[in-house]
Amino acid sequence: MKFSKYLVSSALVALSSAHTTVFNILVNDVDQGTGNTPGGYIRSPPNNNPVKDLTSDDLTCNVANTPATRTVTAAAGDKIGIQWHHNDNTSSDDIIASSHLGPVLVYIAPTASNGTGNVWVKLAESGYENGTWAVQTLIANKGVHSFTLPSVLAPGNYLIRPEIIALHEADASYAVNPARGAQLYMECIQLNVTGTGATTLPTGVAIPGAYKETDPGIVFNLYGTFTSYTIPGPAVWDLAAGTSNTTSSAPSNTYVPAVSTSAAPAAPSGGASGPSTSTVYKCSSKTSSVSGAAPSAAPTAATSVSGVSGSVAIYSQCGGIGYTGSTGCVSGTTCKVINDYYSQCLSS
Ligand SMILES: [Cu+2]
Repeated sequence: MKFSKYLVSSALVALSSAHTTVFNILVNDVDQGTGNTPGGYIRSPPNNNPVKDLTSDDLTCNVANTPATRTVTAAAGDKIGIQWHHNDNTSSDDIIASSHLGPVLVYIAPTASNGTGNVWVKLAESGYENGTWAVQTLIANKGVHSFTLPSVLAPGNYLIRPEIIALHEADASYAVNPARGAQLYMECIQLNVTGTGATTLPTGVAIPGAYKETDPGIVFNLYGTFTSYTIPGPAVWDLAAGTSNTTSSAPSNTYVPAVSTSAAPAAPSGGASGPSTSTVYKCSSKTSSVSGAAPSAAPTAATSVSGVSGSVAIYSQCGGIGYTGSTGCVSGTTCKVINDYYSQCLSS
């Protein structure tokens, strides 16, 4: 049976890099229980790796777009909280690596569409405002991103598709360099909307299809100078209540993870220096192993540069707690500490 395989891989997720998935949702602040395990209500992938290919069907609801067992009920107008986690559904979980800055979005489509066609309507989005990224706010909110179901929405079964677009390797597009590119995290939550609304969803966008490798919000240099960020995809539906997660009490640009940094966030119990804890985040492709084997050594660039002091490309990782790869940056760049867990080759 399908689920046994799922359980095995699910159990190993904790050993993978500091990516993220949705574990449960809250309706009017009431936890609806774990939704990403067999018997749950989330079409959840077997691990927390991102999708990077913008043309892949995996972008719709991630790699496992098969109906989940249950459906959560909520009324139009209700507040929905999406609970993201890195490793486990505990308050000490670090949610997502603090390097994974980018926007947080929510889409909706009729369940009957299975996500196929021009069916996706954007309900909420948060990007970069007042020097704060939505992901920083998400971490500060312990992984909960909240939005309001439009009060006019007609009853029915819907797929809610929350999404995080992590930009830490998005200076190059995936199409140009598959070793890099924006990392998209998403899945689909089965929701039965009740109430007296009478408005069906307008025509939406196709996913895949809504994002292009040329979108300024997909190829974006997080380490350059910028004052704004353009969230990719369509505008938020004008009848949607919009986001409720932008906050004036957000942490500053120099955000420090809420969790103690005395232990590597990604570390399973058993020490912070063993091979299974070897990286807090080495974000490459979703083909990376989750079995606990050390990820391949250095996230070096796809092309090596000759006659330079090192081989680690600009914007690639060159150090940090648990990092075991090369620390030599290519000529013209220097390994600079971004935080305890991540040093990066930047222009010297
Ligand atoms: Cu990641």
